[in-house]
Amino acid sequence: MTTTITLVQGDITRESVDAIVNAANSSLLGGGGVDGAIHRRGGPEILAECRRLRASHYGKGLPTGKAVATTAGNLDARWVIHTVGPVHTPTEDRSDLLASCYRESLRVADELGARTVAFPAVSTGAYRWPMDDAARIAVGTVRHTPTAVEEVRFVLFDDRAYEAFSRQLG
Ligand code: AR6
Repeated sequence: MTTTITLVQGDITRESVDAIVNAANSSLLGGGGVDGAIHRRGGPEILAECRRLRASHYGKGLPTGKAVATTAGNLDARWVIHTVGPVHTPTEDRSDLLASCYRESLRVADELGARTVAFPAVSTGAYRWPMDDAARIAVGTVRHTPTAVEEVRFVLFDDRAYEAFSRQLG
């Protein structure tokens, strides 16, 4: 089975897919950026399930590079897959943790049976990962991860992100 990679410019909360990936933080309790947008549009069911995860399996929070699914609430999707990207720092190479976000999200998607998955550019906002490098890691990891997901759709918020991902696909 081959996975098709597609690019869209826009707001990920407007996408219709089986699973929407959230660039969350370890608390799973919300934040700004994509995370804020997903909880706003998805409604309180998502946060309620995140709180239950914190009360059960993830008492210390979701570790960086891991992924976990919840309901998608009012979004046009069946699931939200929350993943925690690494904060970028010039003093330590955390690339494998960023790659892990994509691998782990696809693994969770496979467990769920999701066939279409939308990803934001994880870590490129508040976590300051340089866009070109983030795009290289995102596209390279998806290309090299065996999965039954048929379409991986990168949903890029602005021109700069869209162009960086286009260059990697080109
Ligand atoms: N749809 C698609 N992409 C978006 C959207 C949207 N609605 N909104 C922002 N982006 P960020 P991070 C882009 O900061 O860097 C949160 O507070 C944005 O332009 O959302 O992984 C969490 O709770 C950027 O390119 O995530 C964490 O604390 C990309 O999404 C922290 O931020 C990622 O930006 C995670 O930081």
